[in-house]
Amino acid sequence: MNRSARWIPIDNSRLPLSLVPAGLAGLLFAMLVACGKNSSSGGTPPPPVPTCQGGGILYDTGGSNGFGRVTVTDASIPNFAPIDIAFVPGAGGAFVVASQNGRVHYFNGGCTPVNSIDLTGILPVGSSSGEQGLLNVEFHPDYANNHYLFAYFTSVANTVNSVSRLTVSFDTAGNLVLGDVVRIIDFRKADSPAASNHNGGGLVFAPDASLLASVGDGGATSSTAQDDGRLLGKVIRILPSLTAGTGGYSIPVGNMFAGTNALCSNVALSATACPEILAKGLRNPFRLVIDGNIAFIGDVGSNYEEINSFDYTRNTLNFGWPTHDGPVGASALPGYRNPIVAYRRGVEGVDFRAEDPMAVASGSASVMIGAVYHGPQYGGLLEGALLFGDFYDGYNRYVGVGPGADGNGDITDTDGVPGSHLVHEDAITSYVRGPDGFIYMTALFASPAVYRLVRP
Ligand SMILES: [Ca+2]
Ligand SMILES: [Ca+2]
Repeated sequence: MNRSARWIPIDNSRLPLSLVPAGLAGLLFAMLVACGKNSSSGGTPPPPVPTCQGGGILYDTGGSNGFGRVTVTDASIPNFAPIDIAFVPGAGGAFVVASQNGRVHYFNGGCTPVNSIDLTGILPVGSSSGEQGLLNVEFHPDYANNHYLFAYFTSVANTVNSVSRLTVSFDTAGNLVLGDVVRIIDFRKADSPAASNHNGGGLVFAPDASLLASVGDGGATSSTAQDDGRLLGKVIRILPSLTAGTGGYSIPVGNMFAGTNALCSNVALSATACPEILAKGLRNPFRLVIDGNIAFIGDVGSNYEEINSFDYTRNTLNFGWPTHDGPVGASALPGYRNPIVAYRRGVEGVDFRAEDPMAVASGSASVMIGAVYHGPQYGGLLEGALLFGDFYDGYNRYVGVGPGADGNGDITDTDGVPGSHLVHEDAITSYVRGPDGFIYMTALFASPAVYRLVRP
């Protein structure tokens, strides 16, 4: 098995911003992967997933540990910009693909969508360039009874990022049909004019059915991430309204500032600490994953790309941004926790080419994290592993994770060099485990597609 030796030891060096690849920094697309922990299948197995676009398994030119990927969507679907995938609970292998441009495409066993829903006239989804647009969709854990789908998106004017609740159903012809749409929460961006970047975008339901979202620092002012009167630069945890026709949310027990403080939805700066806050100190946490009680955050950094972890039932952690960027030896910040994985953007990624000759020479620049995998589908590999990669260099890998000494998540690879190469694929935006147990990946840009990860 190939082992990536790109774990970055803690040191005090800092890469000047000017060394961040200009083209990459300019694109300002920060992504990670998440996906809720998809339940494993039980009972009747889902139908086989089609093999599209040529029908073969695509392998890397080297160092893939036997992994390959099968393309399960056609190449010429109109308005197809896959940024997330969510399997319809209880519907075999049927899934929806969220397009960054505000479309939701419904697939049920074929290479092309059964139908697609355009949300751009319903949600105020703004530009879909860079870090903007529809960023995440998640079905509610009780979807079988309530038919709710939640969506995280940016706004036309970039003044807020929002989560809305959509009611979806299927008509007699088998088309996905959109019912009512209500706003759950707005993350007010702090400054005027609002920046278009650092919108976060992680969305996942915890085992207690509370909704966790990872929110970016807003792009204009990084200090928001340490400001308890703002929702920016945080992981927030809420109980979204499940009442038909009614939006909003309440605060679950256990948040950092749970109590009588005023809610902060659509509030730029609250006089009291926001009770929605579960963890803080994040820059652009595009993806958020949960495995049991352990949550993982992929935080796209300035000089360092980070994966952070915490037990969502606790409430005291601070991941440091902007006081710290990457791992530090010591911190005066209360509740500070170092990332469990960090690599310097535009530097370490160059070395990945030793294992992945297709990796982009300019290196990595936006960490993506995905599902923590459990199951037999990959011949014993990947059990308990967090899948992650980099949006820009196309180097996708995995690292063993589990509870650390303090109960929060940590790496469990014992050889000191966590991370093994999976496959090469550029512009991965999510990794989600399907009801068949396999990992599915969405990708943007040159070859927008959904892939299934395989290891024959
Ligand atoms: Ca999702
Ligand atoms: Ca950090």
